[in-house]
Amino acid sequence: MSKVIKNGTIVTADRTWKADVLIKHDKIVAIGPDLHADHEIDATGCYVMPGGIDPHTHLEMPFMGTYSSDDFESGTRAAVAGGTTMVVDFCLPSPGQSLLEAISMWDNKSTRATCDFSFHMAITWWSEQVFNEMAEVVDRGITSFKHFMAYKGALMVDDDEMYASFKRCAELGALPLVHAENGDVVAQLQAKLLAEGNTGPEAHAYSRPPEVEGEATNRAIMIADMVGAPLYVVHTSCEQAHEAIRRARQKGMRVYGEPLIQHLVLDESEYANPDWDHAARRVMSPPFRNKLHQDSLWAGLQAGSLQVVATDHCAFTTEQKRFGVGDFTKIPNGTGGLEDRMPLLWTFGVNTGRLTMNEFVAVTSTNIAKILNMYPRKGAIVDGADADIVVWDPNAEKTISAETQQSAIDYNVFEGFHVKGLPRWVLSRGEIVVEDGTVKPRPGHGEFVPREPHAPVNRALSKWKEVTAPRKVERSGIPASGV
Ligand code: DUC
Ligand code: ZN
Ligand code: ZN
Ligand code: ZN
Repeated sequence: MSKVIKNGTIVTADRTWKADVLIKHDKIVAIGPDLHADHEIDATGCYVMPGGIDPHTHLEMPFMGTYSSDDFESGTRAAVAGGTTMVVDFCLPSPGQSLLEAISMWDNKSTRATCDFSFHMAITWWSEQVFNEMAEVVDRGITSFKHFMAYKGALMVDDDEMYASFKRCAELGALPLVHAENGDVVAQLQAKLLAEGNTGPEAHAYSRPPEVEGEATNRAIMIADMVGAPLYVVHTSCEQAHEAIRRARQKGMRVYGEPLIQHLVLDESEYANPDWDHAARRVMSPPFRNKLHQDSLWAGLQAGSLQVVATDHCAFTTEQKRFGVGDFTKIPNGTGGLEDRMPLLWTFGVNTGRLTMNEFVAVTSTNIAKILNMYPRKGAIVDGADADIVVWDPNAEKTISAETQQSAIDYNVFEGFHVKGLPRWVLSRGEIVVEDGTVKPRPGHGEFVPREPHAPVNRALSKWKEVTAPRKVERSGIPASGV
């Protein structure tokens, strides 16, 4: 079955031009003037762009004693509703669990995805088993490894473990990722704030100041440089972290930074709201920052020192957030954003003149497809690419509201934001999943996208070496990481 998207203006990361796009089954097969097919989509007045890729989601993730409330079915429905046609989720072994077993769990979770997906593997503990399994993980097409420098006593890896794992990544041609916050200092600040009677959600932000992020970002960059690994810093939220990334790139290091749409448009005043639920719903790590940090992130996207806009989509209901009444450290960390990332970035980026349309495509899709080594199958409008396409109506408007969202939570942190620029049609590997603005979920259509290593693999160099202070991890048998 063939389809053609007619009369639109194609916008990619490189250029903008008028042409039709012909699709056969799941692929783009021709681009040019006056193409015809059985099924025609009229894109008059619209932009035809590569579907968005959100490289940072946590769907149905065991975290802080519960599970994030969007699973792959509702999460990918929300994604396509907002023009995102691929998510990269974090496969999260509980400390002590085999990485391969964790992959099986994530394979099972993801069977009802509407759009394509891939995984990053989190390194939540360190041992000879983990070291060995990392090679197998790469063979299975998961070529990026996440390290939490925060969440002490739970997911956090120490520097010796991070050094060893980054070194292993370099040998496997894989990309290390970091959640960069100094978890030891955060734990100190949390204890101090609680002891002083600061138990509310506003204290969450005080416990994670920009300095803890700047320090950890610098540290991770230096360690990556020492082992010759590239580095991807997730949820870069402040100038201190951005500065570290900028400086490293100027020195020729391959370091990438990923601001979230939340940090670009929401600021720390959200935590001063006297309504406990309002503030708690916005508790995420890193927390929202002030306007100066926001300006820094926007400037980084403009200058190219920051490359990707993601969401860290990790949704919790109000009921789940209330686990933290009386103790802010127990509020599940995370906010949604999958459905709103592209319309918000268009509204506050393209419509304001901060980003060109081509830059919009670069930071929502193409850059990450290249960084994660799946370009041009994803992130491109070229012959042979997957037909993951968004037909974008720059004149469509709406007011964001929980009432109309796809996400499985009872609120939206962007409630009341007015956006102009929305997907009109969305195709996931050639299947229409948004038709004239209406979501047509296709649970089970989405497939796992395996990725090749980024660099030559040199396993001969690899040898297990115990780090100085191996952590004793007992296998708990409880999948919820207990954190
Ligand atoms: N930050 C969050 O807010 N949620 C999930 C994990 C994280 O690092
Ligand atoms: Zn025709
Ligand atoms: Zn994180
Ligand atoms: Zn995350």
